[in-house]
Amino acid sequence: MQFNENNEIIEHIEQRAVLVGVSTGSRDEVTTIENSMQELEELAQAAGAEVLEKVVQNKQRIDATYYIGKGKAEEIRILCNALDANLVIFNDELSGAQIRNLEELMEVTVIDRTTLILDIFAQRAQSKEGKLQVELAQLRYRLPRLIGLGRALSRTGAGIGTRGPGEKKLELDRRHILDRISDIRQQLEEIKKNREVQRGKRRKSEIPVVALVGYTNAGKSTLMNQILSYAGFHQEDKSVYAEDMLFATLDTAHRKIQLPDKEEFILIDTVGFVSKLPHALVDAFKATLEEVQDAHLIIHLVDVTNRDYEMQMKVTENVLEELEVKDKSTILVFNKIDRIEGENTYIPRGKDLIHLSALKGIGLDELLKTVKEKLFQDQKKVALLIPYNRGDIVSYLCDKTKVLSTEYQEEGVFVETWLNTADYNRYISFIR
Ligand SMILES: Nc1nc2c(ncn2[C@@H]2O[C@H](COP(=O)(O)OP(=O)(O)OP(=O)(O)O)[C@@H](O)[C@H]2O)c(=O)[nH]1
Ligand SMILES: [Mg+2]
Repeated sequence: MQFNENNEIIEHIEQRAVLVGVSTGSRDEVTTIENSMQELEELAQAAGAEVLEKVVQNKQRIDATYYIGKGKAEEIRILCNALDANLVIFNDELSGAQIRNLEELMEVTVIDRTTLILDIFAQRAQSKEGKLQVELAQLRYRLPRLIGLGRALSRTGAGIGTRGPGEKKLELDRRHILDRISDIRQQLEEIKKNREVQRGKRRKSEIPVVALVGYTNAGKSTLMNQILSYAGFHQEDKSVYAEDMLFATLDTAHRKIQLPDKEEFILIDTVGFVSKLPHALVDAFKATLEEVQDAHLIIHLVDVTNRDYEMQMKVTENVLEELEVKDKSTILVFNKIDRIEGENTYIPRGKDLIHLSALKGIGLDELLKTVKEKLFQDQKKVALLIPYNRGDIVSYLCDKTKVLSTEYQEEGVFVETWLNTADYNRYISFIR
C-alpha cells in the first residue's frame, strides 16, 4: 500500500516479484542455490510479495555493473514486462551503483535479500527497542548506498524496502542520517541500561531460565505453547504467536512454566535465525538474544523436515558461538517428526537428542524429563575456597547458584553451594 503524508492510503500496490540468484559454483556456498532460492521465496512471501518466477544464473565472477551479466539483465527486463512484475529481488547484497544500473535497465524496482529481510523486520517489530534496532539497521545499510540511491531507497512509500520506522527519513541527507544514527544509539543505550536492571532481578530470583533457540520456522513458538498447555495446566492464555512464516517471532517472550510437581522455570522464546543474516541486523539480533546468555539451559530446536536442516543447525550453532554461549548445557531437539513418520529418512538419535512433534505433543514427556534432570537433578553439593583475587567467581556463584553459606576466611571466601555438571567441572580446582 502507498500512503500520503497524512498516512492515508492513496494506492494499493501489489508486489509482483521476480527473484534472481547467482550460483558461483564455489565450495564455500553453505547450501545449494535451489534451497537458497526457495528460502528467498519464503522471505518474499513473508514480506507480502507474490513470487512470479525465479531466475538463476551460473556465473563464476560477479559483474561489477549489474551483478549478473548484462545479457541476463536484459532477459529479466523482458520477463518482467511479460509477467507484469514490478519488483526484482536479488538473493545477495547489491551495491548502490548496481541497484541504480539494474533499475535503469530493467525499469522496475530492484532490492536485495538484505533489504527484504529488513523490510520483514520493519513490518513485524513490536517493541520500542525492536523498532529502533530495525531503523538503525536500515540506516546503516542505506548510508553507503546513498550515491546509488535506487527507486526503493529514494522513495518513501509502503512498498517492500521502503516500509518501517525509517520510511519518513529516507529523504534525509547523509548528515541527517548520521545524526539520527547517533540519536538512536543513545536511546538504545538507555533501554539497555534498563534491561540490565531487569536481567539482574531475574538472575537473583533463582528460578532457572531455559531458552528456546533455532532457525526461523523450526517450531519454537509452537513448542512454547505446547509446554504452556502441558498436562492440564491451562496456561494457553499466555500463548505466543506461531505461524508457518519466516520470522513470525521478533521479540523475545518470557513465560513462567510450572510443572505438575510444582517445579518452576522461565522459558524464553526467541527470534529465529536465518542464513546470510544482514550484517546490519546482527547487532539487533545480539541485543534481543542477550537473555540467552543468562540461560541455564538451551533447547536447540531443528525442523528435520527441511531439506537443509543440517545447514540450519550450523547457522544456529555459529550464532550461539558468537553469543559466547556454546558451552552452555544444550538439548538438541529434532522437531516435526510427525511429518516424517513412515518415511525412510534417517535422523540421528543419542543422548540429549530428542525426537519431538511440538504440534502434536509427541516426545514432550521425554523433553520435559530431560529439562528437569538438567535443571534440578543434575546438581552436586560442594564446598569451595575461592581466593580473594577471584571475586568474579564469587559473584557468579552468588548470582547463579543456590548458595547455602559464605564465610570470609584468611585464604579466601569459603562457599557452600550446589553446582551443575558444567560448573562443577569448571570450578573443580577450587573444591575442598
Ligand atoms: N507438522 C508439524 N508442524 C509443526 C511442528 N511444530 C511447528 N510446526 C509448524 O511450523 C510452523 C512454524 O512454527 P513456529 O512455532 O511459528 O516456528 P518458530 O520457530 O517460532 O518460527 P519463527 O518465530 O519464525 O522463528 C507453524 O506452521 C507450525 O504449525 C510439528 O511438530 N509438526
Ligand atoms: Mg516463533
